[in-house]
Amino acid sequence: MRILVLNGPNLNMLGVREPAIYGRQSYPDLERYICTAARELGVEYDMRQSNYEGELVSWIQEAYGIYDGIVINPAAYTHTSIAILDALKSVCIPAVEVHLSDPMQREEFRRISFPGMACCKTVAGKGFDGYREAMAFLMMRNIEMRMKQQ
Ligand code: CA2
Repeated sequence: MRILVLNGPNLNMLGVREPAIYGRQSYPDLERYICTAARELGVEYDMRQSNYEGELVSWIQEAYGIYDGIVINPAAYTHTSIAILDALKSVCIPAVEVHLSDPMQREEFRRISFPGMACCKTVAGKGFDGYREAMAFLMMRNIEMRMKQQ
C-alpha cells in the first residue's frame, strides 16, 4: 500500500504564525508525525508540499499507477481549485481530504471544498491526527477492496 500525502500553500509555515488555529508544531514536526504513523500502520508513503496549484495538479496526475491512495490538505486551494478537483477525478485514486482546523467552523468562504467533491472522506479539526486517520481509512479501504476482488 503506497500513499501520497500532499500539502498545499503555506502549510510549510506551520508553527510560525497563527498557533491558535494551527497549533505550535512545525512542518518538520508534521513530517516526523506522518513518518511514525505510516510505520505504525505499515504503509509506504511520500509526502510533498507546494505553494503552486499546478505543481499539486502534476503530482496528482503522476500518482496514477504508482500510489493506492492520496491524502490531501489542499490548504487555501480547498476553496478555489477546480483544477485539483479535476485532477483527483482524472486519476481515480481513492483520496481523503484533511484539514488541521475545521473550515466549517470558520469564515463563510471556507465552507466550500472543491477537491473534497472528489474525495471519499474528509477529516477536519483533528490537527495532525487527521492525517493518521486518513491513512488508516485508506488502508482499511484498500484491504476491503482486495478482499472483494478475491
Ligand atoms: O485547516 C486546514 O488545514 C486548512 O487547510 C489550512 C489552510 C486554510 O486556508 C484552509 O481553509 C484550512 C491554510 C494553511 C496555512 O497555514 C498557515 C500556517 C501557519 C501560518 C499561517 C498559515
